[in-house]
Amino acid sequence: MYVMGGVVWEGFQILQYLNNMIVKEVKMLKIREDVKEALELNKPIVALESTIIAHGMPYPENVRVALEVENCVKVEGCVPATIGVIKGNIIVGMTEKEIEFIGKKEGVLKLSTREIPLCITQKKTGATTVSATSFIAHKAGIKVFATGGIGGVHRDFEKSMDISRDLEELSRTDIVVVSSGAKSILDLAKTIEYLETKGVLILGFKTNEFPAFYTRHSGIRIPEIQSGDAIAEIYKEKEQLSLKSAILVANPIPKEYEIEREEADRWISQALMECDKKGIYGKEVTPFLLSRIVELSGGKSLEANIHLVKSNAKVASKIAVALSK
Ligand code: PSU
Ligand code: MN
Repeated sequence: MYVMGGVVWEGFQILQYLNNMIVKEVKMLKIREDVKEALELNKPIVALESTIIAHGMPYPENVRVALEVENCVKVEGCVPATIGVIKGNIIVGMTEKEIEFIGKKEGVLKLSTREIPLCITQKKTGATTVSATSFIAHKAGIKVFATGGIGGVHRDFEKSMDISRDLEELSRTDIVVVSSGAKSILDLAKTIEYLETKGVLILGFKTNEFPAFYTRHSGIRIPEIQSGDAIAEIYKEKEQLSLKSAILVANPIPKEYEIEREEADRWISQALMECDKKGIYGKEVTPFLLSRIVELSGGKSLEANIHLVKSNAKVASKIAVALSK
């Protein structure tokens, strides 16, 4: 017997209460049938985000790439679950039609975690960022999530105070996120410091350097791990210790698609300058920079982006397979 809030509880009642809470939360999610089944059978699942579709790449490439990335996950024997909010419903595992819808639609909201309830009540369509996708994936019971680049501490942080919600959410969500580091639209060194403060473990996948999205190198050292199995083992240890936080796996862009740092820096500097001049701030900053970089590079950056996301989906799948063993 336990006394809580002046009420006497039996142990089984507490368990029932907790279970009801979890069921209530999961009921808020529209989980695709095959994802549901995979969850029940503990089969490997890889979550994918939708901001990269709606705000990270132009239509129609975005839709084509989203489906190709899903296919990379399937080829590795996992179930892909693209996450987003469609007309007020939280979707875990979008259908092809839903991916086409969110990729084509004008005015799709960009959702970090705080905007999810707003989007639901207004029955709007919103694309989930790394923060919102991690949050929803974790609620559904998915342990691995693949993306392109995460948000972080912006270069002019002293002035703007712009630090992505992604970092905070990673600090309190048990999930493995695979990315190619972060674009140098951000201050990478400060981003990594912040992740350390927040207790997010960063692991380099076959690299001992934090990758800078288009380039494999940043000069910032991180621990190197050789396999999905090894990452799964670390994740399980973390679970055992009830250490609440994400593991950020940094998977560098494949060598053959890497872009010279000087070239990428030129696009980035130009885009940053224009962003400042136009007075763009807040959540509009990242989407503006992403689309401007695609334009300035004449599509070259998009090509690199596509290949690194696919590579991340494959690595994430290997980790998901290892975790489901
Ligand atoms: N960086 C990229 N590509 C992206 C994003 C960031 O190279 O698509 C997206 C991700 O969804 C990420 C979000 O979670 O932007 C971060 O936005 P902000 O900087 O406003 O927190
Ligand atoms: Mn921001």
